[in-house]
Amino acid sequence: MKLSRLAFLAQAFSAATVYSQSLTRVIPNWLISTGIPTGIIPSFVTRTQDSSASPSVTACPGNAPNKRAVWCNYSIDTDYENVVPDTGKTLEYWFDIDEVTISPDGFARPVMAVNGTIPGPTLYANWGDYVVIHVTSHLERARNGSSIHWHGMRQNYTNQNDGVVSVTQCPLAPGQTMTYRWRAVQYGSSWYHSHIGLQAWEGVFGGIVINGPATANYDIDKGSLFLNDWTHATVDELYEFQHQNGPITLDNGLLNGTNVLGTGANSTKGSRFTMKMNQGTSYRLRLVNAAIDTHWSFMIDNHSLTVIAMDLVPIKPFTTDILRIGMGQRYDIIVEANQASIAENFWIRAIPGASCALNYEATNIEGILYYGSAPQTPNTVGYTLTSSDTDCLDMSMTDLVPYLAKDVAAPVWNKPENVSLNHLTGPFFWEMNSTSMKISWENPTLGQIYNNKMNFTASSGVIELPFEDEWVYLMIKTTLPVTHPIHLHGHDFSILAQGTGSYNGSVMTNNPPRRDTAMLPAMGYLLLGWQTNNPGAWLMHCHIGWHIEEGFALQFIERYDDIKSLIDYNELQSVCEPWDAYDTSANITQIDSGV
Ligand SMILES: [Cu+2]
Repeated sequence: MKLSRLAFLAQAFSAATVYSQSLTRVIPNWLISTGIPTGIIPSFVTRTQDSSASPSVTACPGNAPNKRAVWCNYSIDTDYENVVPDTGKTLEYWFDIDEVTISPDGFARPVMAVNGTIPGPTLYANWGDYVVIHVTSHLERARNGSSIHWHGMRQNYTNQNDGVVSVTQCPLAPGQTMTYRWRAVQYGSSWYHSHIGLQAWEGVFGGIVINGPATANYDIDKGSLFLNDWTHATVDELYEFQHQNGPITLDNGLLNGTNVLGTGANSTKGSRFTMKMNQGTSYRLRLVNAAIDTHWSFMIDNHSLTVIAMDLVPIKPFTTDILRIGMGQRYDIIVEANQASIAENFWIRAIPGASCALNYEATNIEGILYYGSAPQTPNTVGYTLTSSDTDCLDMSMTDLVPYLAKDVAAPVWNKPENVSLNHLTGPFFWEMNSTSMKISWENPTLGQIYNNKMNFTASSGVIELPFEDEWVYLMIKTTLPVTHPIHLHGHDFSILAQGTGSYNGSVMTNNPPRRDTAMLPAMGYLLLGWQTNNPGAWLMHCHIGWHIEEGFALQFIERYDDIKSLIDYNELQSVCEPWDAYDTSANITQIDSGV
């Protein structure tokens, strides 16, 4: 059923209970950055998983530790692509994007953050709830535009709330507020992040937890567990060097925004992530890879991981000792705390993929799982990495079986795209569809569509998909020895083929893995398919921060004729007009891809 924007708003606000969850700004005045930091200040965001996981949204009664498949009158067997619970609830959040100085690993640096913390506050909702988020930018000093993208959220007929500058909105000017509205039509784990320049990796991100049923039972939900790489210079400062010279070595990594710097006697700075578990209890962790350029292998010494969801898609549970997670991906895992007889403390390890990530602290991005009353330094030994781990590959397609089986039909549109790198005449530019994206902040695609523009420049990276509810296939290939996490907005895609070397022509159509981010292997191929059931301008891009800046992106204009009626032009202009004025007065120059 088509749902116009007006109908959506009417549905969202008529008779809906508005829960006011004012996330008041928590930035102490003394932490507001007034210049380049000169010394080490204590981090105020050091915390454990326990304190960040206090859902403010009550789960459906009946979704008990031994009945996680149940969800009110629905269940894990409900086809969420066609049925969404009518909760009658709208949750309202207030996000403030600020410049602050913090020291997540003991080294103080200026960052940008949502409500003053890294990660920002977790956005909780129940499956079927409407969510309204008022985002205000306070980036006057940095003179940055801003936006928030709700990664993985389908934005079903709500494309304008996708938060991508140059595509669905203009940048939000400092001092301005923009309100995003969408419905949680799926459930599981995701995250939100800025979608302009490298701002997400300056710290503008946080978790999204949509409560719903699950494919396996567990006792306690520990909430989001973010895996980040980290630098001591800002990523904006590093971009020019990276752009001219290629990959740089990162300084450190963070687990939920905290880690130490240096090992042994040198590890006097920062603090480790710690997580208390009780023997005999099972815990759900929601892993998110929010790194700018690191593929992680995640493990907990002596413990096995039961994987129950990939991105926002529940899967048939499988167990593994090592879980590989690419940038932008999420995995929900259950950890059985059953090793107290072996030791009281175990290392939790996030290990950068050796062939695709450089990090000075590669063997020190670790937290502590402890059974005792307080964490101690563990002396446990990690699992042995395989070549798939060091080569930054996805988990095996045969392990990633969606619980709700969906087969894939033959396509009406089927196109190959080669990924290449253009740096013959200076800085690096990534190309896909034989073009490197370059679109402008002040002229978003949705505004152009509203004004009936039909022709787009080559560097807009536009691919038109005029088909209604048909399957389209996209083959992405590369001959270069670099892996890329490919992310599509507005859809879960099906992974029809994925591998290294030459493609043998096979297409997996029988319930293939379904998710929103998948790895293109080095010197390999990735065949994706999705159905054109969501009109809008949807970005597809590499989730390596440097690469999207260097133009590695396409935009699909899905069902052009159905988009205009979904656009609230006044709302679009309410962000664009202040941006235009700010852009002119502050004399802003855009040097990147625009997304
Ligand atoms: Cu890339």
